[in-house]
Amino acid sequence: MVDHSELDFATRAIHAGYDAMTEQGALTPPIHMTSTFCFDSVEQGAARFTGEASGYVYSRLSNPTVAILEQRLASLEGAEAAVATASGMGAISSALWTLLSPGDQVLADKTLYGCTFSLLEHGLRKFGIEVVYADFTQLDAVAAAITKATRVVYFETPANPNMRLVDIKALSEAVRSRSENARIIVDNTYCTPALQQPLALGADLVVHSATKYLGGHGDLIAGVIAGSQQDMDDIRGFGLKDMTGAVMSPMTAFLVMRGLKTLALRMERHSQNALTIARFLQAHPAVESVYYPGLENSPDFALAQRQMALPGGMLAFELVGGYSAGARFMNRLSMIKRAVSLGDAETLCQHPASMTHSTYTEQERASHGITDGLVRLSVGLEGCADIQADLAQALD
Ligand code: 7XF
Repeated sequence: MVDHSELDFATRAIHAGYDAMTEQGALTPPIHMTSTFCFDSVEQGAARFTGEASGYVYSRLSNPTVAILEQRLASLEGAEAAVATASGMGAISSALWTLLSPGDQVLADKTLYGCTFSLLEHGLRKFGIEVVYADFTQLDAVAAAITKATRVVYFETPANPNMRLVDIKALSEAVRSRSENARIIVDNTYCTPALQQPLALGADLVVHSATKYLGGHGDLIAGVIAGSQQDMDDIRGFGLKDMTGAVMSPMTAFLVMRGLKTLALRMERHSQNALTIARFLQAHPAVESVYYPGLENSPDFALAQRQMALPGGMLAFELVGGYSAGARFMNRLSMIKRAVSLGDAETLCQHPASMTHSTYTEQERASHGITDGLVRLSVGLEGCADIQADLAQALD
């Protein structure tokens, strides 16, 4: 097979991990819809179970179609290996349940996607894991919160839903100087490896909701974990195989690979449209504030320039008049869809406090920086003038 490691990102998103000549010349990887794999002999089966012989056994462990996607994603994230999962939550829970034991501590940023917060707050705590939050934009606060028990340091950047950025390199250095045991995990869903490479900046693992930009077409639920070969072997062999069973279907792997072929192109257009829309919103008198790291007056602008190739397709804003103004605005949208999820071709608008972040109590939202008036927009791939016109008529 061609060595893809030196090729451009866009090339690897199309070719990495697959040699058509191993599949009768098929240009696109075949979908191996099989639960199990046959053995030549009882001895061969036994050797595959012990790991002495390579080869497929059962699709909860690995599958040829899913394996191509995993190699492709590892290449894109600059990781030794990757594990594909049934959903983003399947990725996060499989990783955390593998890496953590009762008595360990997870240190997490104060702004997290609602179900990730719920997994930590209700899922992990229930099994005796200590969960501590800090404001990850304050490195002193992170350093002060690390103890001997800290095993996982977890954050999103940009954070869902309020777009706060965390400096991955500076944070990784601060964590390393205080702990040899902690794994730094970054949820890279908002950026994808096309815009941000957390492992090159010092993180140990990356997790994704591949439901979003990686799939890119709003037609599947999927997740990914990427990191060292050892961590991926442990997560595949324990967290995924025995604990969550959140395995990706070969059909889904095929669809994610189809999405990846245009990832680099799509992320450029998402970013270009989002910057235009952010500038439009910022200049509109009905808009109180806009959160988008590509705006020159954003407090995160300099960090975004260092850490992100482009500022991405997600933004959030608050209207003058708070929640009631935001609800009126959302109900008047016409072409733009009222829906959760993000990263699709369609522009999607949602209200975090009552939707994606309703797993937080009102008090928790207040202390975690998720205001009731916040509106979130996933800027799609439609003609930018049409997106802007729909926003304008709803605001007016
Ligand atoms: O299990 P999923 O594939 O839905 O992924 C979970 C997930 C993990 N990390 C981030 C940063 C996410 O945004 C998500 C899913 N978020 C959607 C959203 O914020 O709209 C879920 C709709 S409730």
